[in-house]
Amino acid sequence: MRLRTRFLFWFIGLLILVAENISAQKKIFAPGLPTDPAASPGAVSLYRTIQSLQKNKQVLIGHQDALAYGVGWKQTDGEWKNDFEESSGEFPGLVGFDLGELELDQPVNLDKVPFDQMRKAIQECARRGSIITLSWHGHNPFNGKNAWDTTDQTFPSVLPGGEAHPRLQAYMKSLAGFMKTLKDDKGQLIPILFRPYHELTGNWFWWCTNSASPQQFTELWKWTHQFFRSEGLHNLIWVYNVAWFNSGKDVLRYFPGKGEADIISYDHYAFDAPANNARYQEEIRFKNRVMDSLSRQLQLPWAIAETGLERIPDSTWFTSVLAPILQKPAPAFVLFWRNAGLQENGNLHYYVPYKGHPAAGNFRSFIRMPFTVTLQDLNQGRKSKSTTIKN
Ligand code: BMA
Repeated sequence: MRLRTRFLFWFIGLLILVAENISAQKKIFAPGLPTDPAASPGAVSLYRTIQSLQKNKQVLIGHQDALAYGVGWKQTDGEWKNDFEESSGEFPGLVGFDLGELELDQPVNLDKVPFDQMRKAIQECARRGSIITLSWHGHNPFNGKNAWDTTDQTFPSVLPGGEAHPRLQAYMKSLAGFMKTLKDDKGQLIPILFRPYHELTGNWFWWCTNSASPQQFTELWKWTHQFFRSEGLHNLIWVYNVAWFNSGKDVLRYFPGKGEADIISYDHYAFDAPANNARYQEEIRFKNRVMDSLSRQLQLPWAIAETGLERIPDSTWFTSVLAPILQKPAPAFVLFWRNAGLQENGNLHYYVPYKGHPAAGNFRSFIRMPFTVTLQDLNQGRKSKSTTIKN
């Protein structure tokens, strides 16, 4: 090929690349339907809510295990105490629970939350109008060890045809069995943001990229998606969740495809505040930009599925560090991790201030900011915020 012709091809290629990039940036977020073609009306409506939050740049604020326990207390029947509401004055708009050890047919999960109580809490949230999200710190089907077991041979043994596949299937059957009991007062399955195989780009769980190739992981995901549908669970909105990534390519490497996941998300925690505040902001800003661009490209909403600053040693962290990085671009939701309180190792483990905590007032101010969404805002009941959610 002559030099001039070669240059012309190269130049046209470059123009196409630039044009694609500009159009991806400009693409606005258009509402779509969930990946499950038989998604229940509740799941469709939940997905619409998530999409409209994203479109309106409003951020649903959640807390893991909010109704199970808090710092210095455990839930007792009939009472729906929670640290989030006691310190902020508002009930969380999103409540997370974990199904870990349900696969072992245990009565309590890995963090000692009784599954019976979890069901009641989920039903109470549905009654009030809060959104539910479920994760699964499940045991490794290859050897029965816990979620953090990263034995090399796990993949492909868990995949169809593999030695550990029947055990994976049995685990999933237990999860599905419990999920089928999560019904509202009208007997309908409660719509759920389901986030299996979370933080998959890390190296600490058996399903993480350390032991799986992209093909193996996507096969596991697709099988799981199909399995839950075949169990009649059409109430699930599928949340794909990564941990480490330096580019959109990293996020997409293990992505099972647009027809397989409804929301893309990542987990990222803050450490060593205030010394590390600027670094945390920089990391989150970068990750948010990547997510926002992927979200436009894939036309899927995006979220921060876990974050927080353990023990909140910086009393203005919520308004001065977190709030500025949750806007432009804004995730559809953010979930703070659990308020476990005093752990067996003697450490205090919590991410939301409890009543009387030095950061409680600041958390209250954060929750009152116009862009943060709680249960009251979801139900459009509060007047003090300047914006309400438009569907
Ligand atoms: C981790 C910690 C653990 C817990 C696990 C699953 O981040 O909170 O204590 O067991 O999540 O909830």
